[in-house]
Amino acid sequence: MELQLIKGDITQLHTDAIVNAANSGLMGGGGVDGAIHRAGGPEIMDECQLIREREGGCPTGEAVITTSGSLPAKKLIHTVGPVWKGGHSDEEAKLHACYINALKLAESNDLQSIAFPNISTGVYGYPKSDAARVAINAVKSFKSNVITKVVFVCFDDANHQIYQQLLSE
Ligand code: AR6
Repeated sequence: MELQLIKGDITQLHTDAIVNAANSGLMGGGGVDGAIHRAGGPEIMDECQLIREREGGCPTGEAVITTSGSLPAKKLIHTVGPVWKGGHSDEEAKLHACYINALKLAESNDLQSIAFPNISTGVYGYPKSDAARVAINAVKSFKSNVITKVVFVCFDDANHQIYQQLLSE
């Protein structure tokens, strides 16, 4: 599995799947979630609403898949990162689960390349270095015969520098 790092806007990626850092109500919001819904159009929210009606949303650490609307990626995987509460509320296990569950969903949908944003490191307040370690460890631990490429997409300089450092170790 090839690991790539890029700095930029995840909505522009042509990977088979891109991942959204959503909330458990799948209601849309700011940050990367807002950017994805704006760029992908209303079809995405329509499917989120169906999932909400059927399953009540998406619990923290889990993942669901929808259309990518008008985005260049084939599919959109929504996962819900933990809100940082000081590190004693199982945040690490939940963040790890986000990456694993998104990868599993990509695999079961035969999606070979997937791009992740830095889940939970925006308004959810997860410390960036810690979150990057969890993300990289989770992806490296995932053995797959389907997924050939994982892209870490960093939007801000701080995350990009952290990933550059960690991926070169
Ligand atoms: N492409 C890639 N990464 C981005 C983009 C983009 N276009 N825009 C922002 N980021 P956040 P969270 C980065 O706050 O902390 C939403 O309102 C950003 O620099 O989007 O998981 C949801 O609805 C940061 O590193 O997500 C939830 O309610 C990273 O994306 C809540 O925020 C994550 O920041 C989720 O909070």
